[in-house]
Amino acid sequence: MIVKTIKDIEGTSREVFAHNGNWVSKRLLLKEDKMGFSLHETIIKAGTETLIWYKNHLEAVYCVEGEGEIETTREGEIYTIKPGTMYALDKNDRHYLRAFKNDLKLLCVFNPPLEGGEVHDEDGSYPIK
Ligand code: 9YT
Repeated sequence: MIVKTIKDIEGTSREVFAHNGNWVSKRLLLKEDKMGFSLHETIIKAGTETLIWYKNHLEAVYCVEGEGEIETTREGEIYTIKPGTMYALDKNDRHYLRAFKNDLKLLCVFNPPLEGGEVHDEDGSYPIK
């Protein structure tokens, strides 16, 4: 049994900050936990836009707080994100992620699991400002 709180993650290597300050992610479960997926709580800072492309991972995201949108770069489709919204990048979809007036609090699951060494550009999320 694995039991953790978000406070257990804070200040450890599992708390990862974007270079550009757009997001901070707390990685509750990683590959080494042997669950077959990783589980993250990610805060996307209000007023930011981030270009993300997870080429090697499938990701599902559930919004707990805040409002924003995603825009796919291929089709230009825009989807509103608010508490209760889930989106799944089932085609490794390259997209912009935007947070509006308040921080977005997102729960994210990755298959295959992140190993924990992936930070910033290496994890497929490319800052554009
Ligand atoms: C919203 C989103 O894609 N979050 C992913 C997790 C975060 N970028 C991380 O842990 O690296």
